[in-house]
Amino acid sequence: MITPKFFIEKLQNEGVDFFTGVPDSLLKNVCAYINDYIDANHNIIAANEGGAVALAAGYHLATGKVGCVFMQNSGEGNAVNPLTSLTDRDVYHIPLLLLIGWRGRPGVHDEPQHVKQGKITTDLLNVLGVNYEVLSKEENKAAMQIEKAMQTIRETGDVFALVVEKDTFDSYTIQNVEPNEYTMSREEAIQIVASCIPDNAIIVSTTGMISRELFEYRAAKGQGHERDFLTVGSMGHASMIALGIALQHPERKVYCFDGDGASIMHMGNMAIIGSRRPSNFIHVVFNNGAHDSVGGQPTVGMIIDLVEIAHAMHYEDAVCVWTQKQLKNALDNMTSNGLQLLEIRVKKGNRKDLGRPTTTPIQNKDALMNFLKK
Ligand SMILES: Cc1ncc(C[n+]2csc(CCOP(=O)(O)OP(=O)(O)O)c2C)c(N)n1
Repeated sequence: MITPKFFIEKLQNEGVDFFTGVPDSLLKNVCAYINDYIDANHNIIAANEGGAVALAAGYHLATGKVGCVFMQNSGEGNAVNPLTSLTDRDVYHIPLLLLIGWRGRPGVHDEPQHVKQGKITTDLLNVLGVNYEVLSKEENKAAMQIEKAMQTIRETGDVFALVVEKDTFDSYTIQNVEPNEYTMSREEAIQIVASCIPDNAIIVSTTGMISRELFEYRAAKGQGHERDFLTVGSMGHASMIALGIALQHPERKVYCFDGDGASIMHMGNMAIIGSRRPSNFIHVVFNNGAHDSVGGQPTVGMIIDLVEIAHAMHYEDAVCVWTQKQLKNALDNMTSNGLQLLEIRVKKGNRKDLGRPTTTPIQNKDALMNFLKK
């Protein structure tokens, strides 16, 4: 395995001193090292991977240097547009080094949302004309690959990608993170909200632990899963799925269980939701200020004001709560109609023995569609 220290220092020796991206579980240890050792002006977690590519492009324009953009392969989709219309040699020809975590690599078991992206990860790079190497797990070979990548970038001015398999980086525990001041866990908050909603209501939950905790809540209660759409992939899009359902089913309440990282990733969705103002839509954001599901790297969730944002986006009502009592009161007051945002500030972390959905995405979809017909 490669130690994150070795990897980052090797990149620095090759002149790479700017890091941006969206964290990934396979890159967790290297993201943690960047968080701890790279100063804040050279280490920026972006809202989404496309934004990260653009930020590193801006860094190049300003300095002539090559930035490193880290992402899970799920983020390749978000990055395609700036890779084709900004950095590509047919347009502005801006060099970058991509570091891509390869979830769902064929032959390695992974969750359903990673299967398709895993199959096309390197093909997509080929289509984009991005040179790549699958990073070796041995430090001396990895060092040679980094040298080759940087030499290619210097010679061609093109984007180059290092693709990272599972278990490439040695462990490193993030040190430099502020624990937030909140005491309620996300799982407790999910349980409280799920237990207070009408029987015919729908929940569209976001990717990561939120959907897993909701699934386990239903299982523990002996309830079916037909009322919940567990958006296992498509980070940041749960609220638009919920809008699509809410507009066609005004007789039902539709709840979106969002994360701070996910809602920030595609925050423009809130503007569209606010413009339609569906009176049956309740947007619940479980805000822990972190990309908790992939290692707890910070988001800007605690330094923005989601309640003000929701008001500005024409939500009818918006509240922020952080105790169980406040949460229960807020839910009691939500019986009235109107587009609402409920921000719940929660502590970081999850139960170690948390399971994963045992139903397939297609079973989930079919059950929900049948439930909506009733
Ligand atoms: C496009 C995309 N980029 C990155 C990921 C990897 N990823 C999965 S969950 C997650 C963090 C989600 O954070 P948040 O929405 O705040 O929820 P939390 O895990 O903190 O509950 C990330 C970055 C992904 N699934 N898709």
